[in-house]
Amino acid sequence: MSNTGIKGFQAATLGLGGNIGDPVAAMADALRRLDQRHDCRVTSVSRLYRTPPWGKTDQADFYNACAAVETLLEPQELLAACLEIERTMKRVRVERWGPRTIDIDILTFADRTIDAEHLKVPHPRMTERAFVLLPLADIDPELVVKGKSVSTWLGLADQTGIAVANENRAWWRR
Ligand code: A4P
Ligand code: MG
Repeated sequence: MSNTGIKGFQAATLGLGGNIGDPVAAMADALRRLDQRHDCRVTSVSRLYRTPPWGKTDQADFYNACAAVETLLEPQELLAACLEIERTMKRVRVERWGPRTIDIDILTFADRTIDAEHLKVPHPRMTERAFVLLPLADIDPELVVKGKSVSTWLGLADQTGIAVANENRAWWRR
């Protein structure tokens, strides 16, 4: 990093998921919207996965994917940008862990740990969820989160029922 005091791009990872409407179109749209910002670029996207619902299980299967971004935004600003995209896509926010058109979680941000009221990084539940770890391992299996690599966490997670829905990693591009 330079010594001018001007901050450069920082690396973050995002988890995307949805299970109502057309979640794949919504996730692709969200990634393109992020990539179009001057202060955020999408550098890598995982394969697309179809995953059984975690938590509240009496709902439709989800689609999940992860993305790596480089951003000039601070973590809170990146969260605001993601929430704005969610809102724009008319997410129906009714019940916790319930159906949603699109959910964007910040999984990691550089090597930072954040414990603010509205932002916890690394995402508190990511290391136990194969629907996060499988796509994240496509992008960066050696990334260390809470003391273990993503591939190590993945080996400890239950992958039952998860299937690759699209192995073309350009699935989100037009
Ligand atoms: N927030 C705090 N930390 C973060 C972070 N790292 N990234 C706050 C994003 N947001 C963060 O989010 C509520 C608030 O969390 C945000 O406004 C932000 O200030 P929310 O998305 O409304 O809450 P939620 O998603 O209903 O709850 P929660 O616990 O965040 O749910 P998750 O963890 O997002 O899980 N099953 C499958 N197979 N695939 C899925 O994608 N997703 C969920 C939701 C449940 N089951 C699933 C899936
Ligand atoms: Mg969430």
